[in-house]
Amino acid sequence: MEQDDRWWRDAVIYQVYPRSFADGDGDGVGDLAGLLSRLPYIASLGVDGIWMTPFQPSPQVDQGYDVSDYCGVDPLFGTMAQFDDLLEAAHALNLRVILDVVPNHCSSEHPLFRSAVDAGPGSPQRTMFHIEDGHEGELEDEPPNNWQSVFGGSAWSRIDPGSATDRQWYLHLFSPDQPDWNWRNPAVGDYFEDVLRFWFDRGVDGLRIDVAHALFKAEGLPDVVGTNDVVDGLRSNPQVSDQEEVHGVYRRWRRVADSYSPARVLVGEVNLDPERAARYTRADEMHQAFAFAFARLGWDATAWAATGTDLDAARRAHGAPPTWALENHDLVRTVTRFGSGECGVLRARAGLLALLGLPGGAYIYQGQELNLPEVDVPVEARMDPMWTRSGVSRDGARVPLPWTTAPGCSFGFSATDGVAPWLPTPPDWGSRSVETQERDEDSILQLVRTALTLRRHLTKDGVISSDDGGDWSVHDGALLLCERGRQFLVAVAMGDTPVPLPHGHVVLASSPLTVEGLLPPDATAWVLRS
Ligand code: TEU
Repeated sequence: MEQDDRWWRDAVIYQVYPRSFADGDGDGVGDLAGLLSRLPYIASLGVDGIWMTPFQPSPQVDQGYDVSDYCGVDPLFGTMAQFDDLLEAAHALNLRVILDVVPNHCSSEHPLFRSAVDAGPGSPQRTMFHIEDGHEGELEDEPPNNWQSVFGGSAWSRIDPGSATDRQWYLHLFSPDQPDWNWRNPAVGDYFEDVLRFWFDRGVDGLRIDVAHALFKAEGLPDVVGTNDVVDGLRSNPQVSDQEEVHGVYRRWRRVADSYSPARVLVGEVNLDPERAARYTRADEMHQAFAFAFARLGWDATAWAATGTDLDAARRAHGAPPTWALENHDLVRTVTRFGSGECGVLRARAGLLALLGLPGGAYIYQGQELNLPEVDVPVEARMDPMWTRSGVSRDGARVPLPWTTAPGCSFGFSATDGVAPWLPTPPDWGSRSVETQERDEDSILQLVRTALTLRRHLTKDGVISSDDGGDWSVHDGALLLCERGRQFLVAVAMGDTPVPLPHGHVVLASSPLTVEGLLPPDATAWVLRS
């Protein structure tokens, strides 16, 4: 592993959703053994590392984002010894390993929440969480305030709905199985510093911080005034989103991360607009914050240029390069989001090639390199708690990966035949599998490999650099350009007709260029200028 503390600035990281990646023990759920066996595949893509979503002990109500033990491995996924082996094997392949930490909430089965429940009203244990008296109503008590849960309904539940003596409520910005920690209690900060050190001491290279902008709630927990619908996560609730005090958490975490050699890295799920999100990446806070404003976009040249320009302005103001992503386990797959039929396929491919050419770090979500579409998971098979509470299902982006053309073992996902995967795989999944795409030199899988090899060479030759900015523009309403440095640009044709490319040499394109100098619709080109 290179000892370079700036490696993250232009790193490409592959997001692994372990339960859907590879099932090593044949129980239908992906696990650490499966991931270990497939690490060489990830390395073959040419990425710099992996981010693993939670595999810690959990009742799995929110697929692991309801953590009951921050410093363990859920037996569903394997053992701590297997994790250590995985870390060693990843490092041997020159892959960094970033884990998810979920500091906004835990599982209602977490021992500290259980002891808060048991200790009763007025106890110090209850101050670890937001546990409050309700308002007295005519028929029954009402919750302490009007906040809504991201997963639907009130963000408050009674600690013990049947009790006449314990009439307190607890806050859960997500499901009732996920009580929010009270970050105004310093003991919570101390607890999480120990969690960070536990994983950093084991050798993990960084942490992705879940719902990073929402840990602190406004003093006194005031009502939301005006519109109180939860639109697109928590951004619409100013009482929980982006409270100034939260920055103190990341300054403390940065000091912890910097005390290791090599320094560990922090990447935040900061679902805010570019200017606000970039404040989390000031020099003494996190290293990266996902560019959510970009991840939310459709196929629209003007919108890409406007957001790209905002992100570049935020970079100039705060110093850290943007961190690009178009997919993750919460978002609709780009093949489906960018259009229907063949045009969605071409656009997702073009979108991924564009992403890998932009200045800054980039994250690829497992299956994005196969151009997997969103799956319409049968209603009875949906597992997402958001589905039952608000009618939105994120399951369609979480279907197990197809490795082979063999339907028996869920297309190579499970080590054994005849096991039902935790989410059903569609019948045509084999045609999109790694095996199929390995044999096709024009597949998106091969395009990703070529792009990442080229990206490395261009960086080594000094053509592109992690210090580059991006100069965004739209031409004729359809050609999007992002010029980085003086020698390199990314061009994306986002209209209905072919568009003339700027002068230069096309070093890679997502579709064949049949007419010289023209970029066909729904295609991306990387252009070198002499
Ligand atoms: O997501 C935070 C979050 O706000 C999302 O729930 C998002 O608003 C939603 O998916 C709508 O697209 C993180 C995790 O990535 C997600 O999987 C968890 O469910 C959530 O936190 C709670 O831990």
